[in-house]
Amino acid sequence: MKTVFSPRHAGHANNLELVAGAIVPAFEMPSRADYVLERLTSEGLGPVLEPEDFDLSIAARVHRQDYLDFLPTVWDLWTAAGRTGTALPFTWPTRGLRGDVCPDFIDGKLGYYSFDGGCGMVAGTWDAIKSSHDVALTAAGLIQSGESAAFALCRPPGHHAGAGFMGGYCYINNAAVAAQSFIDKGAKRVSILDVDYHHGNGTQEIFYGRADVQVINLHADPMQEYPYFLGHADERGTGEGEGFNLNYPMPFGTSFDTWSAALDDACHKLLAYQPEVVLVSLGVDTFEKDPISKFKLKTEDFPKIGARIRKLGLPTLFVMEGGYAVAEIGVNAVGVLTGFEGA
Ligand code: Q9C
Ligand code: ZN
Repeated sequence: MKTVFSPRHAGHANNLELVAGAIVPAFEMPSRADYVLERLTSEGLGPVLEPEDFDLSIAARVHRQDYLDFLPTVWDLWTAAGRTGTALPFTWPTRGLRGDVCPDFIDGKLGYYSFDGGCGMVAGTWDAIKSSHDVALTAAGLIQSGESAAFALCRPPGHHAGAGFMGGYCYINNAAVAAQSFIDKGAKRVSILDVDYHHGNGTQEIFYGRADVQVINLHADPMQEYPYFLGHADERGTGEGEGFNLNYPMPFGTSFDTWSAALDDACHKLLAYQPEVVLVSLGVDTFEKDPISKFKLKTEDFPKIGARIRKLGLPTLFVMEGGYAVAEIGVNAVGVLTGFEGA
C-alpha cells in the first residue's frame, strides 16, 4: 500500500499542554510521525509519496469558512499582541455565556474557535495543519484513481476538530475532508470507522445530520475519559442522519476480547450500510502502554484489527489519528496496515 507523508509536519513542534496540574511538553510531538515512517519503511509496506497542494474548498464543505480563515492568522495575531511562546486558549463560551459572537482580540478568538486547551500553535503550526490536510486528500486521490488501499500519515491528527473548532491536538478534520472528497467525486455512501481510543467528537458533529457519511466510533466511555461531552451510545444521528452515527463506548481497562467484539459488531453495521469506501481513523492509543490512555490492547492485537478491516472487502483509506507511546506507535500503526495487507 502507498503512504502519503509530508515532512512539513515537523514545524508543529515544542508544544505545551496542561496535564494533571502541570505544564508539560505536549504528548502529540513530531517524533510520532517519524516513528511510523521509519517502521513502514523497515517493514517494506510500499512507496512513500509527498502530498499534492490542495485549496481549502473541500474543507469548507465540512468546516465553517470563518474558522478556516482564522487558523492561518493565529500566529501573526499572537505575535502582534507581543507574545512569543505557544499560542493557547484559556477562556471558553460555556453555558450562560455568548457563544455566538467572536471577540476581536486573539485570546478571545482562540477560545471561540476551540473546546479545550489541547491545541497549542507555534510559527510552523499552520503549515503543518495544511500539509496534513493535503496528505489526506492526496491519499484519497490514490483510492479515487483505483488503488484498493492507502495510508495518509497525517500529523497533526483531525478527529476532535469540529465544523468550527479545534481541540484534542486536532485543527482540520482530515478524515472528514477526505470523506467529503469521495462524496464530491460521486460516492453515495462513505463510512468512517474511528478506532482511536478517544471518541471522534469532531467527525460525529460534522456528519451528525447527514445520511451520506456513516460514522462509527469505538472509544473510551465519555463518562470517564476525554472528550467527556460527546460519545454516548444514545447519540445516533439526527434528521436525515438518524441511525447513521454509531458509538461503542467502553470502560477503562478494556482489553482486546471486548474491544474486538465491538469491532466485529461495528463491521456488520458498516456492511449493512453498503458504503463504497471505508475511511479508518487510525489511532493506536488503545495500546496498553499508551501514556494518556487506559485500554489494554497489545502489540500482537493490532495486525488482527487490520485483518478484520480487510475482510470488509472495501476500498480502504487509513488516516492517522492518535497514539502516544512514542517508540511503539510505529510498530502498532504499521501492524494494522501489514495485518490488512497480509490477510
Ligand atoms: N491535557 C487524539 O488522540 N488529553 N487526541 C487531555 C490533558 C487530550 C487526544 C489531557 C487527548 C487528546 C487525536
Ligand atoms: Zn486519541
